[in-house]
Amino acid sequence: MKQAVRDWVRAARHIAVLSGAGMSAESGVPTFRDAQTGLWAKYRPEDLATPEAFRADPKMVWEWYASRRAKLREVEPNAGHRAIAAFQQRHPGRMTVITQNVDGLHQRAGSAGVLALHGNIAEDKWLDVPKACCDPAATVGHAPPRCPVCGNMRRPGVVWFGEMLPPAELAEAERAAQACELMLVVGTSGMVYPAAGLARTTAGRVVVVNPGESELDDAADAVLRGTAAQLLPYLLDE
Ligand code: BV8
Repeated sequence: MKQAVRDWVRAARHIAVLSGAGMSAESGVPTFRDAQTGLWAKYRPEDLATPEAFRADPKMVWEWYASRRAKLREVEPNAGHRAIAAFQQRHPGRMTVITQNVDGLHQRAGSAGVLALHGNIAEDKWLDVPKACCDPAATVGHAPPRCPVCGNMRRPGVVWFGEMLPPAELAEAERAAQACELMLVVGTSGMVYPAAGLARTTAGRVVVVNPGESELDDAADAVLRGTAAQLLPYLLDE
């Protein structure tokens, strides 16, 4: 089946990649399905990555993100990220990368035009609509930093559960899903919507790349049981 998928890649004028946490597993970034460790061992990510959790305990949620950001400073893109970026460079305009990941590793590998549907963990934004007094360069305190005048808090620049996805990126991702002949769904359990829905509504053939079962296997024209770093260099070597 691997060879057939490689032929599909060669024949496709436009390819969409939809990646999830498994894309970064071989870089050493724990996936969401991986057990949480340390102070957060007793929490599920879905329970921490919400506005309610942050408002209830800003320090604890802020420090969860700080520990993830620290981990990301130690990791590098893997052969899967690099294979995607190299394909884009060899075939400009032929591949759109849509990611659920907030780790920035596709971008660090050199991928262009990455549609980061769930934002970027390296960025902060204001928790509440900023007022004239809210100056990111003049915050006080930490965990989380706050506006010294109105107390507005800084929060990670990611999309939390219950929050809308960035409209422009989502619209662009939906366009790519309709324009592609092939969608490679790499390293995602397919449980989180609306991102996972792209694999169900795409006009292209769907190929799942995942060492384990996923919620999108039933939507796939082919399921390749393997990892991103093992399979993508082979599939994208054109
Ligand atoms: C929204 C940023 C409108 C934060 C994230 C019921 C039905 C449909 C939808 C919902 C529903 N109930 C609630 C919802 C909405 C909700 C949702 O989908 N909930 C789920 C839990 C059911 N969605 C939302 O809230 C979204 N917004 O819908 O807005 C709205 C507005 C108001 C009210 C309602 C709706 C926002 C979702 C975005 C959440 N933010 N991340 C942060 O990072 O802290 S989601 C986060 O979790 C990730 O970004 C990612 O999307 C998801 C984890 O999924 P995966 O990436 O798939 O990772 P996972 O660990 O699950 O799986 C890894 C896979 O890799 C595994 O399959 C494994 O086998 C594989 N793997 C392992 N190693 C490798 C590998 N694969 C390849 N190679 C390897 N080496």
